[in-house]
Amino acid sequence: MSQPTYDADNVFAKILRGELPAHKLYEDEHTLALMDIMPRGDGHCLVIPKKPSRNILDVEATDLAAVMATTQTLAKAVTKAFSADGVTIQQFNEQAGGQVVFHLHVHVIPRFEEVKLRP
Ligand code: DGP
Repeated sequence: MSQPTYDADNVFAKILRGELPAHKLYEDEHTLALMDIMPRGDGHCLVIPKKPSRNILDVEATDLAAVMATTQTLAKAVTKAFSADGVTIQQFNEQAGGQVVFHLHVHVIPRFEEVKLRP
């Protein structure tokens, strides 16, 4: 499969440019963490790189490392804040892989014993 190019019209690019609102949780030089607008569970949030990257198939390793470091920070923070029993980390790539928004993002979803995620 040849990797499609980055489309700067996606919603996360617009949030990064300040063209759309977002509930921001954390920000540093390379990454932004924000609440998911369609949460599948309480505390569902996302981590994105600031550099344009379509998904894991085209992101530079240093940007991916920054995203994963922020993902760990967020995972610890939301697990504590929500007194969760665990945390699910999810990441989708291309339409066939379940990706809907084509700017790399990692889902961080607090989990609770016997509570299923919403679809
Ligand atoms: P996916 O590409 O399958 O990982 O799903 C995209 C996720 O992005 C989905 O959980 C909903 C979320 N989302 C879509 N549009 C927006 C938006 O405008 N703002 C925020 N914060 N999240 C969004």
